[in-house]
Amino acid sequence: MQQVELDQIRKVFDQEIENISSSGELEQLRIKYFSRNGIITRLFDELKSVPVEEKPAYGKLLNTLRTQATEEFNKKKSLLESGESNDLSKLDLTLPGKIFNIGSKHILTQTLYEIKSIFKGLGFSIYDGPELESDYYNFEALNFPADHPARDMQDTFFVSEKFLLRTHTTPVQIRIMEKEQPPIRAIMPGRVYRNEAISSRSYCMFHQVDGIYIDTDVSFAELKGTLVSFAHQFYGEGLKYRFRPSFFPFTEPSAEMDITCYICLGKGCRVCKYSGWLEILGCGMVDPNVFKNVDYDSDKYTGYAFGMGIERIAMLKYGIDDIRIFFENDLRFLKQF
Ligand code: 2NM
Repeated sequence: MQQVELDQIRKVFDQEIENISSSGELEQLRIKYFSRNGIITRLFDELKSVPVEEKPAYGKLLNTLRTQATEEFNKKKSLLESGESNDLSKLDLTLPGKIFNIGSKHILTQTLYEIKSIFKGLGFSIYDGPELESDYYNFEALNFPADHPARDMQDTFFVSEKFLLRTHTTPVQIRIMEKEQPPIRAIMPGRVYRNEAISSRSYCMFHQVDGIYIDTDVSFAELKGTLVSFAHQFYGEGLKYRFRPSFFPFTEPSAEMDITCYICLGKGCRVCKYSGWLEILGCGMVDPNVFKNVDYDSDKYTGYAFGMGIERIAMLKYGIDDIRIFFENDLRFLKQF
């Protein structure tokens, strides 16, 4: 073979590679020139029959041809690959997508939504108020005597002598009663703070929902009817309940509502301290002293009120045994809801 012939092969190769527009065609070209029986491979095989004195020069020409052709081939290959990845028609839209971890509502938020929705259905409006409260709204207006233990630094986070982090959402009721005249039917959810030893049952911050209904002739029977309806909607129709006498400074009479222990169904177990009952909320008829503080005529108006801890309500519903787990943001816990 002569150099002219090698030049001719090179020219055809250049033309062919120039016209290639897909990796399929490029593969055909690779087979034609570089495979076991390819044109360039065969030229090397024929080197054996070249006269000895011509071998070095001819071998050099062949090497140059193969190196340059391989370079061109590789250039074309990467050109096609980068072009094809941008070609939308080559995208496989049936491939499963990437799975992204998206957030979800915290179990306390879900519980609060459910509580709100039940009380909305019973005709209650929803209010909120400040977390930083004055001693007046948190205690004084709610008929707490000056020496009440809750007023102790041990139980309440005081910010100054007069201001504190609210220990319940009940002070919001006073703010509403100051602004509006009965009838009032409202619930107030929010964060509250207690300066207590932290344990599986109590945390320094938790959430509460407080509710009131004030009108002429509101009775204790209506209080029971409303709270039983709430408990049945939240925990299930079949549940048994009871009201026990209790004491709060701002209600008279006062009561606590229990439901059948969901673990032992009333037989008695560790969770219900072998009583068969679980306390879910506190309630009562608004004390006339509270009405006096907001200039309501207690001969004309009566009202009921109640308060519940959202963590407690959720712990009882889902069988959670440590309050601290709500605030640890452990995904193994959060993802269960
Ligand atoms: C509770 C239990 C019993 C309550 C009282 C009032 C107000 F402002 F009307 F006096 N609001 N909420 C109340 C009554 C709260 O929480 C355990």
